[in-house]
Amino acid sequence: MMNNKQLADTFTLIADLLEIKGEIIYKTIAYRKAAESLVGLSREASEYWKEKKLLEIPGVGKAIGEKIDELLSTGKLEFLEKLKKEVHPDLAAWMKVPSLGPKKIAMINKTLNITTLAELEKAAKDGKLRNMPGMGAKSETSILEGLASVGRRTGRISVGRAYPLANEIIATLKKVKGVVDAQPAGSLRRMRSTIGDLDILVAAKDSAAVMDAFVKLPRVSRVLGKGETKSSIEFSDGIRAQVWVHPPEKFGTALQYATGSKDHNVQLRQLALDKGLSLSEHSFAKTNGKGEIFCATEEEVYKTLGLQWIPPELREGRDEIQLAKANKLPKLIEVKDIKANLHMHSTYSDGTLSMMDMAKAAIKRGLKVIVFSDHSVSLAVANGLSFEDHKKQAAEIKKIQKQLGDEILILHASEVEIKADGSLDYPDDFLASLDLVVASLHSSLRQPREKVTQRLLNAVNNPHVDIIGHPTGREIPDREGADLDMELILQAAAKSGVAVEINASPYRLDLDDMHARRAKELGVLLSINTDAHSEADYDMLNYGVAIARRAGILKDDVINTWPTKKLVDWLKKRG
Ligand code: DGT
Ligand code: CA
Ligand code: ZN
Repeated sequence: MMNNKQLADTFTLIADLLEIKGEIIYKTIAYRKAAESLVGLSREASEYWKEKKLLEIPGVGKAIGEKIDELLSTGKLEFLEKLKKEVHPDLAAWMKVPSLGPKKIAMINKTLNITTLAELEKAAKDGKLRNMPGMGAKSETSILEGLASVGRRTGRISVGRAYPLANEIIATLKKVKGVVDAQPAGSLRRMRSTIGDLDILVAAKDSAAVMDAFVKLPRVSRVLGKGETKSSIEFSDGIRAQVWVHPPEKFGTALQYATGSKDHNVQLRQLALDKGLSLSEHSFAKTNGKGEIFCATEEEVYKTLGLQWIPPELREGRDEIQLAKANKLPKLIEVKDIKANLHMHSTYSDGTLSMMDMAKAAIKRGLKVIVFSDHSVSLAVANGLSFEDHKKQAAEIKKIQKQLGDEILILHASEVEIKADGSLDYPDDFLASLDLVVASLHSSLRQPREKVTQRLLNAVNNPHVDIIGHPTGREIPDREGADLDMELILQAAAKSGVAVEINASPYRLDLDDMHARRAKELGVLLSINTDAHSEADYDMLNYGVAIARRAGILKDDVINTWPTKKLVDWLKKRG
């Protein structure tokens, strides 16, 4: 028997599909009202139905009442089944994308014959929407941003939450008898900033013991499926995970398949077919029926297709296969290339460790340069620094520097607020006296696009600002960033020479990979920083580097990799 939520979803679906079909809005209003009323109802509609009192439910008239009756007695609705044949039901999900209305949805669907959000995302990324009536390159960007925000609302989690959980699962599975290897796959291995579900690949001859251990993991609330090669579970917090088990001699094809992305796999399979091979998670089968090729490693999979091995972060079905074919894959930046942390905090503002302890922890991690960029005066919630505090901080930095010698260079900086009126929190002459200035937004993020974009442009064009910190202010998964014209900002940054941050905190990852890719195209300098408030935060660097790798960024594009002298000279020149 359908519950209120299911009934409401059905009526919302009807309204969405009718609008996409081109029906005038007032014809859909009754369905939306009924849906709203049903979710707010304190009793189940089925109880009203049993008492033959459906019409007592607010917002339910004769027509809707008959539909509820049909749904509750048959579990189906003839009207909806017919409607679904006219408008593909997958299109309803598009209505949740903020920048898309029913007319545009219908137009894109008709022109490109696509129905899923994934196809829409791909079309926007490939520039296939910009030439349609009423659309442009900007619409593609806003659709992609809209898709990202839909993702946030549909229960995707930060990669920073998914990874530690996956590592725990992997550690447990590795202890199971007969397990040769276990690795993350799916979006996790591709290091997307948000993860839908966790995919884990295990190499073992026999899968039964692995599957048993998997469904018995702590905090599993539901087993969604348990099979010989694949099982799925849900944890009590709603996070889902699936494990795939393959024998070691097939681990290469299996890992490649499970890593995805779907788009990448589709292209790879086509390439295989062109070579007379049918690629599956098990093997390459010769299409003439004369044998099979097994790959124990991914390198062998790509080599069989005449390709360089492609780093997982690039496997999104963009241009990576073309590049690999031409032996032109970029040599992506790596964590070990990062020598400087140019945005971090101490107990002077809201950090948890003293400057000395932060410095020692940095030395332990091989860093050559750190800056203390504690918050500026108006950010009272984070204990922003007065001029007096800065004087004390400068003196203490001098002292620490002396004690630590040339093991590490410590710079005096500030993360200065870009205030609601667009001005910076300290006057220019003070900014000029600091070694480095990070300018960031923390407040009034919801200003109109033009206003908040202009605030950022002011900072980009201030010659004393060296780095724009976490540019959009987004927080994963809950807070959308400011509504910025990022194209304008990145173009201005390319001109002014300011560096733009990829904040490595897995709850920010800001810039995201899409904007970081654009920044690189425009020749903008980038800066990857952990924004560390504690020692553990230093170890979030890999998430920021992953975003850069997904954006095709190289070592030299990122100022944190530069030799100390080059970095110091750059800072001096900027003033
Ligand atoms: P997610 O979980 O939404 O963050 O994204 P993914 O990429 O982890 O996708 P998921 O979990 O649906 O599937 C895991 C991997 O399995 C995916 O990256 C590639 C592979 N895969 C799933 N479905 C298909 C398919 O229909 N065709 C191909 N070629 N591969 C698929
Ligand atoms: Ca997944
Ligand atoms: Zn900060």
